[in-house]
Amino acid sequence: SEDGYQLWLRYNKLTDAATINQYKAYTQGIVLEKESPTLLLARQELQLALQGLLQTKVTFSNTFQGGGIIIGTPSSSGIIASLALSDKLKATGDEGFVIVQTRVKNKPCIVISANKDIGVLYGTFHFIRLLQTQQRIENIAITSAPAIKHRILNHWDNLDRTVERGYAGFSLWDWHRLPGYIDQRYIDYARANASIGINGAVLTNVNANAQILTEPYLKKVAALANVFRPYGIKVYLTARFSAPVEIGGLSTADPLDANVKAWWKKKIDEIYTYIPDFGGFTVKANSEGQPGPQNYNRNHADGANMLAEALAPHNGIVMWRAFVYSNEVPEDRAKQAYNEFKPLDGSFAKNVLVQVKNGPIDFQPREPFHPLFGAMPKTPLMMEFQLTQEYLGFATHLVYLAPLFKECLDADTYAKGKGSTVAHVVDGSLENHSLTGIAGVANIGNDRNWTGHPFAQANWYALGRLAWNPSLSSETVAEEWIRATFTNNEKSVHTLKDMMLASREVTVQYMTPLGLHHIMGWNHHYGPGPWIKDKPRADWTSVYYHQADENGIGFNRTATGSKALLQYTPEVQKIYSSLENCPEEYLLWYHHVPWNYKMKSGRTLWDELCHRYYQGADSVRRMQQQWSTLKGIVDEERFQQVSSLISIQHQEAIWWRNACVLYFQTFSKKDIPSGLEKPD
Ligand code: GCW
Repeated sequence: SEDGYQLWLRYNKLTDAATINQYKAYTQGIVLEKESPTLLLARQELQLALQGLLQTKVTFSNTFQGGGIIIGTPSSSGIIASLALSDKLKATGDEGFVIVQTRVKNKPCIVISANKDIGVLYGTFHFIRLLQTQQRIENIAITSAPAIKHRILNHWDNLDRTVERGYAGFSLWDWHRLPGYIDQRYIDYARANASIGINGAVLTNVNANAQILTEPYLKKVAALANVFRPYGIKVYLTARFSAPVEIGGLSTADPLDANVKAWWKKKIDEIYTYIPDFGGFTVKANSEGQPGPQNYNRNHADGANMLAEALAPHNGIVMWRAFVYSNEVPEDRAKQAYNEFKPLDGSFAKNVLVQVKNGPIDFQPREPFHPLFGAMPKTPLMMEFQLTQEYLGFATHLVYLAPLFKECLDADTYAKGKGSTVAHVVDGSLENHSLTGIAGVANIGNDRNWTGHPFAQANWYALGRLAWNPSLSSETVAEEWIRATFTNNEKSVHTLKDMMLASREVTVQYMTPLGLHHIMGWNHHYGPGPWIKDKPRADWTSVYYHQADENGIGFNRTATGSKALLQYTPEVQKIYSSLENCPEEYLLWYHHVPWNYKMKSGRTLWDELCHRYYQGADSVRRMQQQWSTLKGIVDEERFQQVSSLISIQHQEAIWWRNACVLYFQTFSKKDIPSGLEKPD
């Protein structure tokens, strides 16, 4: 069935009669005075939604007859121009919108308006969301504009259609049949992104293949860009730093070499002949073996600026990643990005964003926020979250990630005193940057339901909603998604919300409680592997990160250890530096703690660690029970899928628990606390 394919854009008949009647008062017709590709999409979407949700026929008109919904911009609609909306519209910029209930010719109507067509489309999707979630719409007056300018998905998709760390099938991009064949799926993908405000897609893996920059591929990329354009989505590519050598025939890729500069300039000019609104490049350089400016004794700014200079005349941007580490440097990996990038603050060109992962290691179930946030005031820093659950149970475990995103966004860097949150660094308000961005490493593939796990759709959804408005709560986003995706049944909404909101913490408990990190299976990153050692580099082992020994467990990153904590402001250091005060969620991230250490619960560290692992696994059982109450309320197909997945998750939570507890017991040499069943 199509239930999973439809994502949150299901327009099944609403069930509440009073709500339907209220909505019907405004659905006599849709008025669109002047057409454009984007405005036609808005009208079509609105018609689809109204007809589905209300099971009523909706007509179009280009004049106002009385009643209905008027959509457009002041320049495309005489009616909208005549309404006193200009003050409100002024505040909404190029992408925001205003939705009001008003009267035209003394007849009640709803107006969805914006300065630009894309804002009308965003406003339309927002209005539809209100209907899907059964909000009241009388006297509606909404003004909304995105807090972040570039709201982007990063696809780690290879040209052979495999997806690095992708667990939902193969890549959506059918390079072989492009540009001639346009898969309907590209359109559906664009529509889904537009519905949550995502306005950019980096099509290719950051571990880049230079072939994407050759003419045949650029024509294919242009075909995708043509599909995405009316939905407000720009395409971006990853630039392999050694491309001038690999496909350009040059002997060097040194960013300061005149021939190299000229090659990139010509290449970039060529790209714009195919894609006039091409967005720019994401670059992974000098990280995990990728080529970069350091191969030529240049720094990250030299590399980024060379590309930025060639992109600038076309308004393109560079998103230069700060995910760098090297085993040649005898240094705590958590410190390396800061060490390399902080000294470069102020030396990046105006159209460069430095793209920083949320935490200093690598998308772990829990990490502190990255120390670069707040530390590079002169450089726009872009957030990189990971939607694909590389370290969080792939597309098998139910983990709602908004709480993880929010924990990072709401964290206080104290860079300019209290309230200097990561969100305010990223939205540019802290240092007055207008170039801002949030990227999510996509969890999308060609699986029928896009993301493999039906609940993983919520993470895609959350990325879009939080990039538009980082101050939304995880709960609000979950509730919207649940109502649009599954049901408006109040009791079930409550149950689903509870499951989703608990799920991330539950996963932390059965995988990496108390600040543990990077103890998963080797290379594939699925399942427990705290015993991993003897790998090509120390920072690819688990023993490096947990440092368990007979005395205790944890990584001392304070002043007496690796000093990683000293990369943060004194206020932040103060929170974590003492063993006594450090919040327990981060305890083993920052401290090596004796097994007998007394925890807040009164238990010893060893007992507490065991309790957390057991609690995590037990909570999955609870999730299973909660889901079972959805039988008959959600469609049978998704009911069965999720039931099976949660059973696997439960077994694997027990696997994680047993493996970790038994392994760490070889160091603690203590019994499993009484009351907990013995692992086998
Ligand atoms: O999380 C690690 C992954 C790599 C990935 C890298 C990165 C694309 O294990 O697969 O490479 O991060 O973010 O560059």
